Amino acid sequence: MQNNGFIKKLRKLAIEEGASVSGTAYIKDINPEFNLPKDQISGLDYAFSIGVKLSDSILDQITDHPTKLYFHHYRVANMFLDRLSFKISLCIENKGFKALAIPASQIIDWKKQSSYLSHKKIAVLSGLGWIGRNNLLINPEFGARLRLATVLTNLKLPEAKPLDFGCGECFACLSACPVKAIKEESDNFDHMACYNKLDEFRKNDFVGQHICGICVKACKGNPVNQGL
Ligand code: B12
Ligand code: SF4
Ligand code: SF4
Repeated sequence: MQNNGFIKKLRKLAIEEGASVSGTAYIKDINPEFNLPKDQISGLDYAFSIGVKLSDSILDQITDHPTKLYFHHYRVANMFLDRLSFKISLCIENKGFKALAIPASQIIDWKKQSSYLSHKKIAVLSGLGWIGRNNLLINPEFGARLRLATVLTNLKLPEAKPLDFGCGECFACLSACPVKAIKEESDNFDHMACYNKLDEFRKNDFVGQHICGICVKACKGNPVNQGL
């Protein structure tokens, strides 16, 4: 593959700058799902996916509602990811290619509660993990304790193989969820029950934002998948 050395350099940069994981994917097949003007993403057929691990000390303080410390951490992690994806996009542009950094967490359609694209789906295609029973991207090493971001580009990047892993016999997050939104079959995740609980958290003014953190804390990955 052309630009092999440059791509290696980009991945090294991501990790040196503090990303916990990075991966690449061919995403042309899913770009009709993106909430971005078609002419602006024409040719941006590859994605660079990054994830940063959240702090165990902060997550471990969460019991039955999000804490103010978690809220701050959530914002810092988003800012960190946005700065890093900006840096990666600049490196790609400096090399003469196009790059578009997608914000870690910006809702653009409030009715549909959606953003430009799904970081989780791109992370799955980039081989970073699978969609778990808790509806989150689960990485074998870090579980759900990862926040994600994406850079779209026309630089031809290697196509990763999605991981052949899953939750298996782990059900740790099911009993943790206060509204039982998480089911045995990940397809049956109850989005409305989860959203209503996050709305309650927001209104009760624990943090003033739709966040929770309980099923993020509950999932440390699946030890079976790590060969432990
Ligand atoms: C809006 C939003 C919300 C909304 C509702 C989201 C929704 N529509 O479902 C609310 C406020 C409720 C919410 C809640 C939470 N969120 Co939120 N949210 C977002 C945001 C900003 C946009 C999501 C979006 O556009 N969804 C649209 C739908 C269509 O996409 P999707 O939900 O990602 O679903 C796709 C995948 O699941 C995929 N998929 C499902 N199964 C499979 C299987 C395979 C094989 C493949 C390939 C794909 C696939 O297909 C779906 C459709 O395309 C994203 C950031 C982003 N841009 O991705 C963060 C994001 C999804 N949220 C995140 C988190 C952590 C949370 C919370 C834990 C809150 C918190 N921080 O404490 C809860 C978790 C609830 C849960 N268990 O799912 C993280 C997830 C990280 C991870 N490890 O997975 C994200 C990625 C933010 C980030 N930068 O890391 N969120
Ligand atoms: S974010 Fe909270 S309410 Fe939603 S599924 Fe996870 S634990 Fe349940
Ligand atoms: S806690 Fe277990 S069941 Fe839940 S998402 Fe993580 S690995 Fe899957």
